[in-house]
Amino acid sequence: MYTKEMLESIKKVEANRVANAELEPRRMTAEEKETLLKTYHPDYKTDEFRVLSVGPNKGEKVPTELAALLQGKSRINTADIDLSKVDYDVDVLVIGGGGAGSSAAIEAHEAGANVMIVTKLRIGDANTMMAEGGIQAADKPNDSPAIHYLDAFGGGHFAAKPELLYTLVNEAPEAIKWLNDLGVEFDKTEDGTMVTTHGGGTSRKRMHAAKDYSGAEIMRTLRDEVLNRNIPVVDFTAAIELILDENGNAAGAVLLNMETEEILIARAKTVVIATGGAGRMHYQGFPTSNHYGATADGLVIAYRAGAKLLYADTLQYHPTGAAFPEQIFGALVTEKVRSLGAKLINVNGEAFMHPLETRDVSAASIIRECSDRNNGVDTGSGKGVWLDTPMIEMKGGEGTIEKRIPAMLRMFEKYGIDIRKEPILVYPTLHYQNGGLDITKDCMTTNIKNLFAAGEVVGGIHGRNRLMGNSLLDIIVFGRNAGKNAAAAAKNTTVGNLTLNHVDEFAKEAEEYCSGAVSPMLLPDYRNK
Ligand code: MEZ
Repeated sequence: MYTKEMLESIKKVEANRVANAELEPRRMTAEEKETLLKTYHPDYKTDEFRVLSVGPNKGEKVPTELAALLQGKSRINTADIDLSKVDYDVDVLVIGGGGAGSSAAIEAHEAGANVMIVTKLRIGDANTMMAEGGIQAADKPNDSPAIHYLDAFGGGHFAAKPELLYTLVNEAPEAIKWLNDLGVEFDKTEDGTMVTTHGGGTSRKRMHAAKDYSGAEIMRTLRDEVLNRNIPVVDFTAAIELILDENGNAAGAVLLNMETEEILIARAKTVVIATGGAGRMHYQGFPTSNHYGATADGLVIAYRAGAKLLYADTLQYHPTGAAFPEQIFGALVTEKVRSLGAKLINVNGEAFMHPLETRDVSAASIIRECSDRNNGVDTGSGKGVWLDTPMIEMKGGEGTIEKRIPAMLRMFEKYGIDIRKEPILVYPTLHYQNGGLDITKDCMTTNIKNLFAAGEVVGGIHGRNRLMGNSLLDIIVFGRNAGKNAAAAAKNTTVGNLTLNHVDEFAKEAEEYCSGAVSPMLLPDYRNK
């Protein structure tokens, strides 16, 4: 399966393995990082962005593909929609069935609200399910939320909204306890102590994991909890526009049954948007580690209703997407592989960087190695660098890979690659949107009352770059808070007359800039690709 060039390069990797394993590549200086990012990170490619001409972020740049959707055409003709015929009438409407949406629904239910989840696929079809390496929380004696804060604030280029990051790190230990009590099977030692590891940019070992199925295990537990509580879940049903009331407050959503194409109306006292990320937008042609439904829908419908975005111009490219074989191109190779000791090695067998730099720096460094430095390995469909997985067992002993990262072992085993014996090829993959809806610390959007948001659809928690394991954490912390606060707000809310005027007003303003793209996208279209 390997080409001659790959086999020759593997020989060099093997010849240097012992020396590379012992080597501690130096960390880059702040100046080196800045130059690297500006030259190689995709966020800095100015011609890949477009300035918005309409809406609350008018004058700001976003990825070209996102601009087309934000200024796109609605899926509905408002004149055809009868808002007096309400199909679902609830206190709290949660849009999205991933980790944040499920956590919100559980807490809203706990608070006594009549809550319903709508999701365009099935509950659990979400990026939460795809997260592998772990969830951060400072709950060990040598750690503290303050240290967690400093790591994340620096890693995010000091751009995080302080009050959001403060909430994230301070409520992290309780989030882990909540998940543990619900039944998440975290990795523990025999005496019950949680096993924790480093991630890129962490100064303490605070990554709690369930092998390398952490997100799947968390999602399994949350889904069980939603179903056990009999919280209604309307699946295969997408929210395609938000409904406001005459006072401009969020008051429900226009829904599309993805199977029958029937249009349905949900009225709600409060709405929680938890629609997740945008990897399936394939910004700049990158492959993605994201689930099939990650198409920025929440950003589009909220923007059209008037919600403000924060940092929508910054994306996360996970340094280690699978670059070979082609069948798994872009699939996530968890950062935990590097936490456990594997190093990044170029075509000549050289360890070219510290394996646990922050993600933006690591991705840019790999891109540089594969471009200007010409030290990448030809994969047949592009370039990649080696991630020398056999180093893990040199460091941790035989059986470490099977025990700690069995999903990785299996993913490559299917293609005849034994990661215990052979290195694997990786290249950055589109993984996470750092930006999203601007929220207050109570999870309400900053400019639409009764519209709450949680999870990847939110911007500003992590600043301009997120550390590993802080996303599984934010979906729990902010998902729960959004659910509690939406339930509380619903108690004091009387919904006024429903309206979709904002959809028409936005369309009028956007007319001359509209690319013709119909949005939200809902599902990626791979035909003819
Ligand atoms: O936080 C993440 O994105 C994560 C845990 C990914 C990973 O590398 O496993």
